[in-house]
Order: sequence, then C-alpha cells, then structure tokens
Amino acid sequence: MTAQKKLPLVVLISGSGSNLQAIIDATAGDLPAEIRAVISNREDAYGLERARKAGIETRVLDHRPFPDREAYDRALMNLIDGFQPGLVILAGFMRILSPGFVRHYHGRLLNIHPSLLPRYRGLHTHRRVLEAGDTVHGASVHFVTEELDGGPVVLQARVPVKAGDDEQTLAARVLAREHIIYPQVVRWFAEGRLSMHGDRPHMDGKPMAGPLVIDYRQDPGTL
Ligand code: NHR
Ligand code: GAR
Repeated sequence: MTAQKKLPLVVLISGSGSNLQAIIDATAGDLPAEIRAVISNREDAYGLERARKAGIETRVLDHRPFPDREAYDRALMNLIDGFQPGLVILAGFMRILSPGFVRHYHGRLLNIHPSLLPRYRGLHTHRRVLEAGDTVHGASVHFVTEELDGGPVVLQARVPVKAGDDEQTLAARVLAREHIIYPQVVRWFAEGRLSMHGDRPHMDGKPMAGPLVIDYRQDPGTL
C-alpha cells in the first residue's frame, strides 16, 4: 500500500466528545485523516481532555463575550481556517451556525444529529421520540446547510426503541451507533469517494438518491 495523503480535519465540540473519540481512534487506525485541532465553545468540555491525551491541539472559543452570533462565527471561522482543514466536523457542537459560516464551509462541513432526519430536528430528540411513542429511532450524518438539521443526509443508523426505555437508555443505544457511522462517513470523504456538488452529495461520482441506512434493529450487538 502506498501512503495516502491525509485529510486535515478540525473538530468542533461542546461536551463529552465520544464521537470525537471514535474519530481519534479511527485516525490511529487506517482512516486517512489527521485532526489538526479540536475547538470547543466550552472550556469544561470533556472532549478537550480526550484531545490532549491524544496529543491534538485544542482551543476554547467562548461564545459568551461576543455581542452577537455573527461576531462569534467570524472569530470561529478565523480560528478554524488557521488550521487549513479540508473537512470540518461538528461532534456534539451545540451552537447554531450563521448562514455566512455555513456558506464558507459549504461541502466540507458535517454534523451528526441524534435522530432519523428529517424527523426531530433541533434539541431533546430522545425525549421527543419517547413522548411520540415511536418504535424506531437513530442518528444521521449530514452535510450542514443554512437550514438547521436540514442538509442532505449521507448515512443513518436505525435502532429500536424498547419497552421501558428512558432518555438515558435510548441515548446510549443511539450513541453507540453514532460511533460507527460518523467515522465511516469521514472515511468516505477522506478517500475522495464522498463529495458535494452543488447541494447534492455524490458517492463514487454519482449523485446520491437518498441517505444510506444501516438497520441495527435486529443486530444482536444492539444494547
Ligand atoms: N448550523 C446550521 N446552520 N445548520 C445546521 O444543520 C446545524 C448548525 C449548527 C449545529 C448541530 C445541531 C444538531 O445536530 C448543528 C447543526 C445546536 C442547536 C441549538 O438550538 C440546534 C441544533 C444543533 C445544535 N443550540 C442553541 C443555540 O442557541 C444553544 C443550546 C445550548 O447551548 O445548549 O445555538 O442538533
Ligand atoms: C451526540 O448524541 C450527538 O449526536 C448529539 O450530542 C451528542 C454528543 O455526544 N448532537 C447534538 O445533539 C447536536 N445538537 P458526544 O459529545 O459524546 O460526541
């Protein structure tokens, strides 16, 4: 095998960073990407600790001192662009991003959202799924566009909602599958198989008709 050129990544987090950890672990394996920096809007995000342990540069950019969203997003863009990433990854980043930010990273900004989009955009997805009595739930990796949680979905994981689930048990079942599908999509992008042309993701040169789906509902490994 000839060494593949590594895709530079910047990862944005706000919290625990378990999805970040899954990507760190994949880059320690054979994912042809390198994380140039992990940036958090919160200094107490545990994901920063994970990055430091892996020898990755960290930055904290607190949103609170900024007068408005646009000013924060401009500072965040400057910080990110200093690392010259080919792909920017939202991994539990809890701030809505302004249109200017999203346009600047068009086609190279991914998010993972804990629902089967287009169902349950926004926050508190696990609670809302339980309240609705759904029997299936999951997570979606999508390109970010100006429409919140509305960008084109590349890959989804479906998991069962089980009798007796509460928000914690359901979130844990979804999160375990997030850790599989997010590194997979980053791999496709890093290998040059996945790209955006206009507003449509392409796989192996062909426009994707819709999201790819992995159904874990019958998988014996499901929590
Ligand atoms: N920005 C755009 N333009 N488009 C998307 O699809 C985005 C985005 C920024 C973040 C992640 C998203 C999710 O997967 C994401 C997708 C935060 C909020 C939110 O309401 C909503 C969705 C997402 C992330 N945040 C509050 C805010 O005022 C703050 C909440 C908090 O701090 O706890 O930014 O779910
Ligand atoms: C994940 O479930 C992710 O899908 C979700 O937050 C969790 C972050 O976990 N993202 C959002 O809700 C975005 N609004 P992590 O910090 O352990 O990766």
